[in-house]
Amino acid sequence: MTNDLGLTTGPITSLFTCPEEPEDWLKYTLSEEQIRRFRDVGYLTGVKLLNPDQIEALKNELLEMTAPDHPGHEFFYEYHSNESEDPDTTLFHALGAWRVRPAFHDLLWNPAFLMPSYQLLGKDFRLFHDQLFSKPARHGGVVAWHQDYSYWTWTAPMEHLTCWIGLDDTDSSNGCMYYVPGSHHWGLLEKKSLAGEMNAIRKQLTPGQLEDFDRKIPVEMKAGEASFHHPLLMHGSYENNSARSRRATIINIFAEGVKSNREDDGSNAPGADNYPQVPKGEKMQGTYYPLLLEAEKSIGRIRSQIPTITDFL
Ligand SMILES: O=C(O)CCC(=O)C(=O)O
Repeated sequence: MTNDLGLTTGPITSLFTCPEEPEDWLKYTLSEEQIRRFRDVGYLTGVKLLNPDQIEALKNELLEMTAPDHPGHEFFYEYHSNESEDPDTTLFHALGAWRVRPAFHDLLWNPAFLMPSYQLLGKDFRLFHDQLFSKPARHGGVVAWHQDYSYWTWTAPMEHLTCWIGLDDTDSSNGCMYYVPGSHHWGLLEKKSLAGEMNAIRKQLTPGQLEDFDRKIPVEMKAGEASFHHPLLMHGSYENNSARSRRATIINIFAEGVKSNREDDGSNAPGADNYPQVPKGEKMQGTYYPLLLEAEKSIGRIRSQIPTITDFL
């Protein structure tokens, strides 16, 4: 029997240090140059988020949670031991780990994640959900090219941000993420099957977008580093045919004030039946969409010293 950790707002372990004074947040800030780069290309890579002990704690909990009968399994919003549509590959994908294990719960209050997120969104924000993606060595499956917001139109307006955190060193040999720089300016495209045909989205791209597409870049990072991306940024990841695993966790957030756009019958939110539901038109909030950062409370007196994306729009 495991308790629902989602009932607790704020850290429950001492794995991450919570700043006490506004000034304690300064060491986690992004530079103006990093924020401008995110604005222009739609992503930022190589932000250090975890130390070796934190990586180890998360990897151990991830291992426990990959056994489908683990205690707490019932709290996951989605759980796919293998989501891959290719019978020769495996892609473990699950959403909701923060309610199941303490290190994943407390990761949400990691200041090294909170501060850059605040700067790149420019607003107070809440947790939408987290995700686990694990590609085993030698037969890890793909995540097809997609834009995150194509799965999230049951929430609006689009004021979302994704933080991807590697638990292994990642490069193109073990199925790292790829980004298409500037694709966040393309507008919203149709949703494709997440673990289906890698290039399905290409069929609906214009010649100009296809040219951009060919400038895709691999996001090669060390374990414990994170990348942040815009909700319309085109991204995906290829197979892991290497001898190393490729494990990652993702935190998806939205700005305070985002509302539910979910039809009562769930018709515009396929696969999202187990997510905590908020009636259409009402603010996304409540125990399971906790407010992760309130700038006035955390950094009040030094707020004007901290650049955010709103300074550069
Ligand atoms: O980890 C992956 O390969 C895919 C992650 C992803 O789609 C995301 O972070 O939005």
